[in-house]
Amino acid sequence: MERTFIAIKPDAVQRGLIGTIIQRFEAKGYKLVGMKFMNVSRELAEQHYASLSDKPFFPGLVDFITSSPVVAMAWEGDGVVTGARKIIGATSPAAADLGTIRGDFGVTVGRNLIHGSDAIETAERELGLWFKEGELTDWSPVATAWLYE
Ligand code: IDP
Ligand code: MG
Repeated sequence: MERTFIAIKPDAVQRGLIGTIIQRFEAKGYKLVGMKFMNVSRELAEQHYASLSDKPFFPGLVDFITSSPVVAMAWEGDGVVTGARKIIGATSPAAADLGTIRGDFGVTVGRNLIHGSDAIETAERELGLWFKEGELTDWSPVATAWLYE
């Protein structure tokens, strides 16, 4: 089954939106298989955003992600990588549709509340970066039979 990496960023944590954000993934029917509340080291932030290292906003992005705790999560489900990106919305909250997390709760791209892997290969890389062997927990929600035929 497909898995993706989701992180609730410092702005959403500080604004008291952890529960609201998790609720959207839970209510959709995805399965939580890993979660930790943590401070992010500069090393991890730089590795996570390595593909953006030449962007002008990169230093500010690393400062932001390391400024306050985040909630790092692994979610599982059929098509979860693409499905989670739909729940999250477009990168800029100004462009994100209402009904998405960024569209409903954000106003500016530098404070867009949440991260979600953009492809299956990216999800594998990011889950490997953020979670150690044994930190992900497989389990069988009773609702599975009511979510999948
Ligand atoms: P994504 O988070 O929707 O996948 P990316 O293009 O991968 O978007 O950018 C990663 C993160 O970098 C964004 O979520 C946002 O936090 C930050 N970012 C992207 N573009 C800008 C910008 O123009 N100014 C400030 N921060 C940006
Ligand atoms: Mg991205």
